[in-house]
Amino acid sequence: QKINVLGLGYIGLPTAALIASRGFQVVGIDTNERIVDTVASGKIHIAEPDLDGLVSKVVSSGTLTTSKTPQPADVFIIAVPTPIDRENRPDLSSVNAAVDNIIDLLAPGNLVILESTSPIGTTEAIAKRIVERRPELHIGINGKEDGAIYVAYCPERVLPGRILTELINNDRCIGGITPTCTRRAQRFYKMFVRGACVGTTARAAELVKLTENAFRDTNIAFANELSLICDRFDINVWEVIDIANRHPRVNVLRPGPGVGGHCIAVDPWFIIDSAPDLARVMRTSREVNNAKTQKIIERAEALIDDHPYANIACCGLTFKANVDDLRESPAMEIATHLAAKYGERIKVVEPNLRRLPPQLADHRVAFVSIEEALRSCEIALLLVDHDEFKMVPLAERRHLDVIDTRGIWQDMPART
Ligand code: SAJ
Repeated sequence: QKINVLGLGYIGLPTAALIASRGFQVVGIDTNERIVDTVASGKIHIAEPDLDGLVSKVVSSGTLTTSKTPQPADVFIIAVPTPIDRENRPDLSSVNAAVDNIIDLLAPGNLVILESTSPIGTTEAIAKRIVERRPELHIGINGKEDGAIYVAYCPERVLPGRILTELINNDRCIGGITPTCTRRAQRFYKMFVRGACVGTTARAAELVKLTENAFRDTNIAFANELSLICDRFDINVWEVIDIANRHPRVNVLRPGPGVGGHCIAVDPWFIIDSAPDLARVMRTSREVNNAKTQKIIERAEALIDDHPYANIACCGLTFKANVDDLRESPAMEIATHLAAKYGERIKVVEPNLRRLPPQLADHRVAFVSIEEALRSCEIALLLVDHDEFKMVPLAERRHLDVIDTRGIWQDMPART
Protein backbone atom coordinates (compact mmCIF):
# COMPACT_ATOMS: atom_id res chain seq x y z
CA GLN A 1 0.00 0.00 0.00
CA LYS A 2 1.10 3.55 -0.71
CA ILE A 3 0.52 6.11 2.03
CA ASN A 4 0.62 9.94 1.98
CA VAL A 5 0.99 11.70 5.33
CA LEU A 6 0.10 15.38 5.00
CA GLY A 7 1.81 17.50 7.64
CA LEU A 8 5.20 16.50 9.05
CA GLY A 9 4.82 18.00 12.53
CA TYR A 10 4.77 16.46 16.00
CA ILE A 11 2.22 13.84 14.93
CA GLY A 12 2.62 13.51 11.15
CA LEU A 13 6.36 12.85 11.17
CA PRO A 14 6.39 10.10 13.84
CA THR A 15 3.30 8.53 12.21
CA ALA A 16 4.90 8.58 8.76
CA ALA A 17 8.14 7.09 10.12
CA LEU A 18 6.35 4.39 12.08
CA ILE A 19 4.25 3.27 9.10
CA ALA A 20 7.32 3.35 6.85
CA SER A 21 9.19 1.18 9.35
CA ARG A 22 6.51 -1.49 8.81
CA GLY A 23 7.52 -1.66 5.14
CA PHE A 24 4.82 0.54 3.60
CA GLN A 25 5.82 3.09 0.96
CA VAL A 26 5.19 6.44 2.67
CA VAL A 27 5.46 9.95 1.25
CA GLY A 28 5.62 12.68 3.91
CA ILE A 29 4.21 15.96 2.62
CA ASP A 30 4.68 19.41 4.07
CA THR A 31 4.20 22.90 2.66
CA ASN A 32 7.35 24.03 4.49
CA GLU A 33 10.33 23.39 2.21
CA ARG A 34 12.83 23.44 5.08
CA ILE A 35 10.97 20.59 6.83
CA VAL A 36 10.70 18.59 3.58
CA ASP A 37 14.46 18.98 3.01
CA THR A 38 15.39 18.18 6.62
CA VAL A 39 13.39 14.95 6.63
CA ALA A 40 14.60 14.04 3.12
CA SER A 41 18.14 14.13 4.48
CA GLY A 42 17.16 11.69 7.24
CA LYS A 43 17.14 14.36 9.97
CA ILE A 44 14.33 15.72 12.14
CA HIS A 45 13.19 19.23 13.07
CA ILE A 46 11.51 18.38 16.39
CA ALA A 47 12.89 16.88 19.58
CA GLU A 48 11.33 13.54 20.41
CA PRO A 49 13.06 10.51 21.94
CA ASP A 50 14.13 7.85 19.39
CA LEU A 51 12.54 9.67 16.44
CA ASP A 52 15.88 10.67 14.88
CA GLY A 53 17.07 7.04 14.63
CA LEU A 54 13.78 5.84 13.18
CA VAL A 55 13.56 8.62 10.57
CA SER A 56 17.15 8.17 9.48
CA LYS A 57 16.56 4.41 9.13
CA VAL A 58 13.37 4.65 7.02
CA VAL A 59 14.77 7.44 4.84
CA SER A 60 17.92 5.48 4.07
CA SER A 61 15.94 2.29 3.41
CA GLY A 62 13.78 4.31 0.98
CA THR A 63 10.39 3.56 2.58
CA LEU A 64 9.94 7.21 3.65
CA THR A 65 10.33 9.92 1.04
CA THR A 66 9.16 13.53 1.15
CA SER A 67 7.48 15.98 -1.17
CA LYS A 68 5.91 19.41 -1.12
CA THR A 69 2.84 18.11 -2.93
CA PRO A 70 0.72 14.97 -2.46
CA GLN A 71 1.15 11.96 -4.75
CA PRO A 72 -1.38 9.31 -5.83
CA ALA A 73 -1.76 6.77 -2.98
CA ASP A 74 -4.08 4.28 -1.32
CA VAL A 75 -4.29 6.05 2.03
CA PHE A 76 -4.10 9.77 2.80
CA ILE A 77 -3.55 10.78 6.43
CA ILE A 78 -4.11 14.44 7.25
CA ALA A 79 -2.15 15.60 10.31
CA VAL A 80 -1.93 19.36 9.88
CA PRO A 81 -2.34 22.02 12.60
CA THR A 82 -5.80 23.21 13.63
CA PRO A 83 -5.06 26.29 15.75
CA ILE A 84 -7.51 28.81 17.19
CA ASP A 85 -7.67 32.41 16.02
CA ARG A 86 -7.66 35.58 18.15
CA GLU A 87 -11.34 35.08 19.03
CA ASN A 88 -10.66 31.49 20.15
CA ARG A 89 -12.42 30.11 17.06
CA PRO A 90 -11.04 27.02 15.28
CA ASP A 91 -8.98 27.79 12.18
CA LEU A 92 -9.47 24.92 9.71
CA SER A 93 -7.66 26.54 6.80
CA SER A 94 -4.78 24.00 6.82
CA VAL A 95 -7.18 21.04 6.87
CA ASN A 96 -9.21 22.50 4.00
CA ALA A 97 -6.05 23.25 2.01
CA ALA A 98 -4.80 19.68 2.56
CA VAL A 99 -8.14 18.24 1.39
CA ASP A 100 -8.19 20.50 -1.67
CA ASN A 101 -4.69 19.31 -2.54
CA ILE A 102 -5.68 15.64 -2.62
CA ILE A 103 -9.18 15.86 -4.16
CA ASP A 104 -7.98 15.54 -7.75
CA LEU A 105 -5.69 12.62 -6.85
CA LEU A 106 -8.38 10.49 -5.21
CA ALA A 107 -9.29 7.19 -6.85
CA PRO A 108 -11.92 4.57 -5.99
CA GLY A 109 -10.86 2.47 -3.03
CA ASN A 110 -8.84 5.27 -1.39
CA LEU A 111 -9.01 5.88 2.35
CA VAL A 112 -8.84 9.46 3.67
CA ILE A 113 -8.15 9.84 7.38
CA LEU A 114 -8.21 13.05 9.39
CA GLU A 115 -6.03 12.93 12.52
CA SER A 116 -5.93 16.66 13.36
CA THR A 117 -7.94 17.75 16.40
CA SER A 118 -11.12 19.14 14.87
CA PRO A 119 -14.53 20.54 15.79
CA ILE A 120 -17.58 18.28 15.61
CA GLY A 121 -18.70 17.85 12.00
CA THR A 122 -15.33 18.48 10.31
CA THR A 123 -14.97 14.96 8.90
CA GLU A 124 -18.50 15.06 7.47
CA ALA A 125 -17.67 18.44 5.90
CA ILE A 126 -14.54 16.93 4.33
CA ALA A 127 -16.52 14.01 2.85
CA LYS A 128 -19.06 16.48 1.45
CA ARG A 129 -16.31 18.68 0.00
CA ILE A 130 -14.79 15.68 -1.78
CA VAL A 131 -17.96 14.27 -3.33
CA GLU A 132 -19.13 17.71 -4.39
CA ARG A 133 -15.94 18.19 -6.41
CA ARG A 134 -15.71 14.56 -7.54
CA PRO A 135 -19.36 13.51 -8.09
CA GLU A 136 -18.26 10.24 -9.70
CA LEU A 137 -16.99 9.12 -6.27
CA HIS A 138 -19.21 8.22 -3.35
CA ILE A 139 -18.61 7.38 0.31
CA GLY A 140 -18.46 3.62 0.82
CA ILE A 141 -21.44 1.86 2.34
CA ASN A 142 -21.98 -1.83 2.85
CA GLY A 143 -22.69 -3.57 -0.47
CA LYS A 144 -21.93 -0.51 -2.58
CA GLU A 145 -18.19 -0.43 -2.79
CA ASP A 146 -17.75 0.19 -6.52
CA GLY A 147 -16.34 3.68 -7.06
CA ALA A 148 -16.34 4.23 -3.32
CA ILE A 149 -13.86 6.12 -1.20
CA TYR A 150 -13.67 5.86 2.59
CA VAL A 151 -13.41 8.80 4.97
CA ALA A 152 -12.76 8.53 8.71
CA TYR A 153 -11.60 10.50 11.73
CA CYS A 154 -8.91 9.00 13.95
CA PRO A 155 -7.47 11.45 16.46
CA GLU A 156 -3.92 11.21 17.71
CA ARG A 157 -3.72 10.94 21.50
CA VAL A 158 0.00 10.67 22.14
CA LEU A 159 1.96 12.47 24.80
CA PRO A 160 4.97 14.52 23.62
CA GLY A 161 8.08 12.82 24.97
CA ARG A 162 6.48 9.37 24.58
CA ILE A 163 5.11 9.69 21.06
CA LEU A 164 6.58 6.57 19.45
CA THR A 165 5.64 4.25 22.31
CA GLU A 166 2.14 5.69 22.60
CA LEU A 167 1.55 5.61 18.81
CA ILE A 168 1.99 1.87 18.95
CA ASN A 169 0.45 1.01 22.30
CA ASN A 170 -2.41 3.47 22.91
CA ASP A 171 -5.95 2.47 22.00
CA ARG A 172 -7.23 4.34 18.96
CA CYS A 173 -10.68 5.77 18.43
CA ILE A 174 -11.84 5.46 14.83
CA GLY A 175 -14.97 7.11 13.52
CA GLY A 176 -15.98 6.61 9.90
CA ILE A 177 -18.55 8.57 7.94
CA THR A 178 -20.28 5.19 7.51
CA PRO A 179 -19.72 1.88 9.36
CA THR A 180 -17.96 0.61 6.22
CA CYS A 181 -15.53 3.56 6.42
CA THR A 182 -14.93 2.77 10.10
CA ARG A 183 -14.12 -0.87 9.36
CA ARG A 184 -11.80 0.08 6.50
CA ALA A 185 -9.88 2.53 8.72
CA GLN A 186 -9.75 0.01 11.59
CA ARG A 187 -8.16 -2.53 9.24
CA PHE A 188 -5.52 0.04 8.30
CA TYR A 189 -4.57 1.05 11.87
CA LYS A 190 -4.48 -2.58 13.01
CA MET A 191 -1.45 -2.99 10.73
CA PHE A 192 0.77 -0.94 13.07
CA VAL A 193 -1.17 -0.28 16.31
CA ARG A 194 -0.97 -2.76 19.18
CA GLY A 195 -3.76 -1.08 21.21
CA ALA A 196 -7.47 -1.61 20.51
CA CYS A 197 -8.94 0.24 17.51
CA VAL A 198 -12.34 1.20 18.86
CA GLY A 199 -14.94 2.04 16.25
CA THR A 200 -17.59 4.76 16.45
CA THR A 201 -19.06 7.54 14.30
CA ALA A 202 -16.98 10.42 12.94
CA ARG A 203 -18.79 12.97 15.13
CA ALA A 204 -18.37 10.91 18.29
CA ALA A 205 -14.67 10.39 17.53
CA GLU A 206 -14.18 14.14 17.09
CA LEU A 207 -15.84 14.77 20.43
CA VAL A 208 -13.89 11.97 22.14
CA LYS A 209 -10.63 13.73 21.34
CA LEU A 210 -11.91 17.12 22.50
CA THR A 211 -13.41 15.57 25.63
CA GLU A 212 -10.10 14.06 26.71
CA ASN A 213 -8.27 17.36 26.63
CA ALA A 214 -11.17 19.44 27.99
CA PHE A 215 -11.46 16.97 30.88
CA ARG A 216 -7.78 17.42 31.71
CA ASP A 217 -8.02 21.20 31.40
CA THR A 218 -10.99 21.27 33.78
CA ASN A 219 -9.17 19.11 36.30
CA ILE A 220 -6.09 21.31 36.17
CA ALA A 221 -8.33 24.37 36.58
CA PHE A 222 -9.69 22.82 39.78
CA ALA A 223 -6.14 22.42 41.10
CA ASN A 224 -5.21 25.96 40.07
CA GLU A 225 -8.31 27.40 41.73
CA LEU A 226 -7.54 25.41 44.87
CA SER A 227 -4.00 26.83 44.91
CA LEU A 228 -5.38 30.38 45.01
CA ILE A 229 -7.80 29.50 47.81
CA CYS A 230 -4.90 27.97 49.76
CA ASP A 231 -2.77 31.09 49.21
CA ARG A 232 -5.49 33.30 50.63
CA PHE A 233 -5.72 31.24 53.82
CA ASP A 234 -1.98 30.60 54.05
CA ILE A 235 -2.38 26.83 53.65
CA ASN A 236 0.13 24.65 51.78
CA VAL A 237 -1.73 23.48 48.67
CA TRP A 238 0.68 20.60 48.01
CA GLU A 239 0.01 19.17 51.43
CA VAL A 240 -3.76 19.56 50.98
CA ILE A 241 -3.63 17.73 47.66
CA ASP A 242 -1.37 14.95 48.97
CA ILE A 243 -3.69 14.25 51.87
CA ALA A 244 -6.93 14.64 49.86
CA ASN A 245 -5.57 12.22 47.25
CA ARG A 246 -5.33 9.53 49.89
CA HIS A 247 -9.12 9.31 49.58
CA PRO A 248 -9.80 6.33 47.29
CA ARG A 249 -11.98 8.32 44.87
CA VAL A 250 -10.13 11.66 44.81
CA ASN A 251 -7.30 12.52 42.44
CA VAL A 252 -6.59 16.24 42.35
CA LEU A 253 -4.06 17.18 39.65
CA ARG A 254 -1.15 19.55 40.22
CA PRO A 255 -1.46 23.33 40.14
CA GLY A 256 1.07 25.20 38.06
CA PRO A 257 1.72 28.54 36.38
CA GLY A 258 -1.16 27.92 33.93
CA VAL A 259 -1.75 25.43 31.13
CA GLY A 260 0.38 25.35 28.02
CA GLY A 261 1.03 23.23 24.96
CA HIS A 262 -0.77 23.13 21.67
CA CYS A 263 -3.58 20.84 22.86
CA ILE A 264 -4.99 21.28 26.34
CA ALA A 265 -4.91 25.09 26.20
CA VAL A 266 -6.57 25.05 22.77
CA ASP A 267 -8.91 22.10 22.31
CA PRO A 268 -11.61 23.04 24.86
CA TRP A 269 -12.32 26.11 22.71
CA PHE A 270 -13.45 23.78 19.89
CA ILE A 271 -16.29 22.58 22.11
CA ILE A 272 -16.99 26.02 23.58
CA ASP A 273 -17.19 27.50 20.08
CA SER A 274 -19.68 24.81 18.96
CA ALA A 275 -21.94 25.04 22.03
CA PRO A 276 -21.22 28.32 23.85
CA ASP A 277 -24.50 28.20 25.80
CA LEU A 278 -23.78 24.73 27.19
CA ALA A 279 -20.00 24.55 27.69
CA ARG A 280 -19.96 26.68 30.84
CA VAL A 281 -17.59 24.65 33.02
CA MET A 282 -15.17 24.30 30.11
CA ARG A 283 -15.14 28.04 29.43
CA THR A 284 -14.62 28.87 33.09
CA SER A 285 -11.80 26.32 33.28
CA ARG A 286 -10.00 28.00 30.39
CA GLU A 287 -10.43 31.35 32.11
CA VAL A 288 -9.20 30.02 35.49
CA ASN A 289 -6.10 28.47 33.91
CA ASN A 290 -5.26 31.62 31.96
CA ALA A 291 -5.82 33.79 35.04
CA LYS A 292 -3.36 31.65 37.02
CA THR A 293 -0.54 32.85 34.76
CA GLN A 294 -1.48 36.47 35.51
CA LYS A 295 -1.57 35.72 39.26
CA ILE A 296 1.97 34.35 39.12
CA ILE A 297 3.12 37.46 37.26
CA GLU A 298 1.54 39.66 39.95
CA ARG A 299 3.11 37.64 42.78
CA ALA A 300 6.51 37.74 41.09
CA GLU A 301 6.32 41.49 40.54
CA ALA A 302 5.39 42.09 44.18
CA LEU A 303 8.37 39.99 45.36
CA ILE A 304 10.81 41.58 42.91
CA ASP A 305 9.65 45.11 43.76
CA ASP A 306 10.31 44.33 47.44
CA HIS A 307 13.94 43.50 46.55
CA PRO A 308 15.07 46.28 44.22
CA TYR A 309 18.68 45.03 43.92
CA ALA A 310 17.98 41.33 43.57
CA ASN A 311 18.70 39.28 40.46
CA ILE A 312 15.92 36.93 39.45
CA ALA A 313 16.27 33.39 38.09
CA CYS A 314 13.43 32.26 35.81
CA CYS A 315 13.79 28.48 35.98
CA GLY A 316 12.21 26.87 32.91
CA LEU A 317 10.55 28.22 29.75
CA THR A 318 8.91 25.21 28.10
CA PHE A 319 5.23 24.33 28.47
CA LYS A 320 5.97 21.31 30.64
CA ALA A 321 8.81 19.28 32.10
CA ASN A 322 11.64 17.77 30.03
CA VAL A 323 10.49 18.92 26.55
CA ASP A 324 11.82 21.67 24.28
CA ASP A 325 8.37 22.89 23.18
CA LEU A 326 7.49 26.54 23.89
CA ARG A 327 4.01 26.58 22.34
CA GLU A 328 1.48 28.41 24.55
CA SER A 329 3.94 28.07 27.41
CA PRO A 330 2.87 29.97 30.55
CA ALA A 331 6.49 29.94 31.75
CA MET A 332 7.51 31.71 28.55
CA GLU A 333 4.72 34.26 29.00
CA ILE A 334 5.83 34.98 32.56
CA ALA A 335 9.53 35.22 31.67
CA THR A 336 8.83 37.48 28.68
CA HIS A 337 6.70 39.81 30.78
CA LEU A 338 9.33 40.05 33.53
CA ALA A 339 12.16 40.44 31.01
CA ALA A 340 10.41 43.43 29.43
CA LYS A 341 10.01 45.00 32.86
CA TYR A 342 13.26 44.09 34.64
CA GLY A 343 15.68 43.52 31.72
CA GLU A 344 19.18 42.44 32.73
CA ARG A 345 18.16 41.54 36.29
CA ILE A 346 16.46 38.46 34.80
CA LYS A 347 18.56 35.29 34.35
CA VAL A 348 16.85 32.58 32.32
CA VAL A 349 17.58 28.88 32.78
CA GLU A 350 16.26 26.34 30.26
CA PRO A 351 18.26 23.11 30.04
CA ASN A 352 16.21 21.89 27.05
CA LEU A 353 17.09 24.80 24.76
CA ARG A 354 20.47 25.69 23.29
CA ARG A 355 19.85 29.42 23.17
CA LEU A 356 17.46 32.09 24.36
CA PRO A 357 14.26 32.39 22.26
CA PRO A 358 14.23 35.64 20.22
CA GLN A 359 11.41 37.25 22.25
CA LEU A 360 13.68 37.16 25.30
CA ALA A 361 16.97 37.89 23.56
CA ASP A 362 15.66 41.38 22.79
CA HIS A 363 15.53 42.26 26.48
CA ARG A 364 19.22 41.86 27.41
CA VAL A 365 18.44 38.98 29.78
CA ALA A 366 21.16 36.40 30.41
CA PHE A 367 20.82 32.72 29.44
CA VAL A 368 22.59 30.76 32.18
CA SER A 369 22.99 27.29 33.66
CA ILE A 370 21.07 26.39 36.80
CA GLU A 371 24.34 26.44 38.77
CA GLU A 372 25.14 29.97 37.57
CA ALA A 373 21.58 31.14 38.31
CA LEU A 374 21.72 29.80 41.86
CA ARG A 375 25.08 31.55 42.38
CA SER A 376 24.08 34.92 40.96
CA CYS A 377 20.42 35.33 41.99
CA GLU A 378 18.56 36.12 45.18
CA ILE A 379 15.08 35.33 43.85
CA ALA A 380 14.03 32.20 41.92
CA LEU A 381 10.81 31.60 40.04
CA LEU A 382 10.42 27.86 39.54
CA LEU A 383 8.25 27.73 36.42
CA VAL A 384 8.80 24.21 35.01
CA ASP A 385 9.44 20.99 36.93
CA HIS A 386 12.41 19.83 34.83
CA ASP A 387 14.45 16.94 36.27
CA GLU A 388 17.53 19.22 36.44
CA PHE A 389 15.70 21.50 38.88
CA LYS A 390 14.30 18.67 41.00
CA MET A 391 17.85 17.48 41.61
CA VAL A 392 19.16 20.79 43.05
CA PRO A 393 20.08 20.11 46.70
CA LEU A 394 18.53 22.30 49.38
CA ALA A 395 21.94 23.67 50.40
CA GLU A 396 22.34 25.31 46.97
CA ARG A 397 19.00 27.13 47.06
CA ARG A 398 18.51 27.83 50.76
CA HIS A 399 19.55 31.47 50.27
CA LEU A 400 16.83 32.16 47.70
CA ASP A 401 13.40 33.73 47.91
CA VAL A 402 11.41 31.24 45.85
CA ILE A 403 8.07 31.22 44.09
CA ASP A 404 7.68 27.51 43.41
CA THR A 405 4.77 27.20 40.97
CA ARG A 406 5.26 23.44 40.57
CA GLY A 407 5.73 22.32 44.17
CA ILE A 408 9.07 20.58 43.64
CA TRP A 409 11.08 22.55 46.22
CA GLN A 410 8.72 22.06 49.12
CA ASP A 411 11.57 21.38 51.53
CA MET A 412 12.45 25.12 51.54
CA PRO A 413 12.34 26.60 55.03
CA ALA A 414 9.52 29.13 55.51
CA ARG A 415 10.81 32.74 55.25
CA THR A 416 9.48 35.52 57.38
N1 SAJ B 1 -0.35 20.49 33.76
C1 SAJ B 1 -0.55 21.02 35.02
N2 SAJ B 1 -0.90 20.17 36.04
C2 SAJ B 1 -1.04 18.84 35.85
C3 SAJ B 1 -0.85 18.30 34.56
C4 SAJ B 1 -0.49 19.15 33.53
O1 SAJ B 1 -0.42 22.23 35.25
O2 SAJ B 1 -1.35 18.14 36.83
C5 SAJ B 1 0.01 21.37 32.65
C6 SAJ B 1 1.38 21.08 32.05
O3 SAJ B 1 2.39 21.70 32.79
C7 SAJ B 1 1.24 21.67 30.65
C8 SAJ B 1 -0.23 21.39 30.33
O4 SAJ B 1 -0.87 21.15 31.56
O5 SAJ B 1 1.45 23.07 30.66
C9 SAJ B 1 -0.46 20.24 29.39
O6 SAJ B 1 0.42 19.15 29.67
P1 SAJ B 1 -0.04 17.62 29.66
O7 SAJ B 1 1.12 16.78 30.01
O8 SAJ B 1 -1.26 17.45 30.49
O9 SAJ B 1 -0.55 17.37 28.17
P2 SAJ B 1 0.09 17.56 26.70
O10 SAJ B 1 -0.43 18.86 26.16
O11 SAJ B 1 1.53 17.29 26.63
O12 SAJ B 1 -0.64 16.33 25.94
C10 SAJ B 1 -2.06 16.20 25.99
C11 SAJ B 1 -2.42 14.75 26.38
N3 SAJ B 1 -3.84 14.67 26.68
C12 SAJ B 1 -4.28 14.13 27.83
O13 SAJ B 1 -3.55 13.68 28.68
C13 SAJ B 1 -5.78 14.06 28.00
C14 SAJ B 1 -2.03 13.81 25.23
O14 SAJ B 1 -2.47 12.49 25.51
C15 SAJ B 1 -2.68 14.29 23.93
O15 SAJ B 1 -2.35 13.46 22.83
C16 SAJ B 1 -2.15 15.68 23.63
O16 SAJ B 1 -2.58 16.55 24.71
C17 SAJ B 1 -2.73 16.14 22.32
O17 SAJ B 1 -1.99 16.10 21.31
O18 SAJ B 1 -3.93 16.45 22.25
